[in-house]
Amino acid sequence: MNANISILGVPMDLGADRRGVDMGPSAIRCAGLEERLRSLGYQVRDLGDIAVRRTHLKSGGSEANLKYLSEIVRVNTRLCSMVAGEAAKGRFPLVIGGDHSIAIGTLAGVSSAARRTGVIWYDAHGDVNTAETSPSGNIHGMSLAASLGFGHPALTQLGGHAPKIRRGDAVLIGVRSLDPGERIFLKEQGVTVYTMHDIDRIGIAEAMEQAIAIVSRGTDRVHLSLDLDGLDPSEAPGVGTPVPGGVSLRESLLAMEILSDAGILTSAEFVEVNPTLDVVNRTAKAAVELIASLLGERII
Ligand code: B3U
Ligand code: MN
Ligand code: MN
Repeated sequence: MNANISILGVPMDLGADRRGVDMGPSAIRCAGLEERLRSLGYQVRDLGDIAVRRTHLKSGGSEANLKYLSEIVRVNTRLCSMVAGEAAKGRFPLVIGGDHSIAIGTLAGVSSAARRTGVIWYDAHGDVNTAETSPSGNIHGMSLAASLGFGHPALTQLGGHAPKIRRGDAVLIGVRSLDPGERIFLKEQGVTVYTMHDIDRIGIAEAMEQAIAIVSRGTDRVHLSLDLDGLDPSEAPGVGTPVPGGVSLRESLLAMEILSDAGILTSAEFVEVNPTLDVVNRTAKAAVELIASLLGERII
């Protein structure tokens, strides 16, 4: 694993329905992220937070069903260039959110200098809506679709290249809530999905091994985009759209260890921690535990 980590906070909540996820980066830092990474021997630089403007411009005429599009594009464009800059310096970008709309900027950044980027999308949801299929107009439910080249051009073309990810280089893990249009999209595009049904049947270890084989084949970068709502809400209650029946913290720690052992990961992001819905910072603490396992912490 790369010895140099750059932490980037994105206090974004405009892509989600529930306010408060903008405090996620702060909560994850409070849970001891930087010290934990230092104790693992990493050289860590915390680049602070990207400024997000409070805006009342929910939509703009032709941008119907894309809430806060212009500010989300502005912040993600900034995130894209910062992530690309850190990656170009040979550092490992670790992005902390914020709602999942920030994956658009992160993936734009890491893929900008890559030949091919693989992504593991760990989430209760598919995040493959477009303005046409979204029941909410919330852009955090559209970020994987945008990265695969589907949706509004301001999102798909962000950073100047599209798509960021080929449909065969993305794998979803932990899925248990899809909108009708998302189900059609995933089937039509042939994206590999490990639902909770699959995880219960084959186990998280096998699901991760298979996912790793898919995202690393032919790619030169691999990104983990982990939405804390992928975990079961009993262990990660501080999320805006909890869905029962999720991956346990124990299984998720194993998933991170397996991904770490594969030695393929070049960037990661942890999103959707909402401290206003949390129980004594439990979800941010879970995020830090997952990050430590992902970056090599072991019991012995
Ligand atoms: N699929 C729904 C709900 C949702 C997506 N991502 C989250 N919630 N966190 C939507 O609004 O697109
Ligand atoms: Mn998500
Ligand atoms: Mn989700």
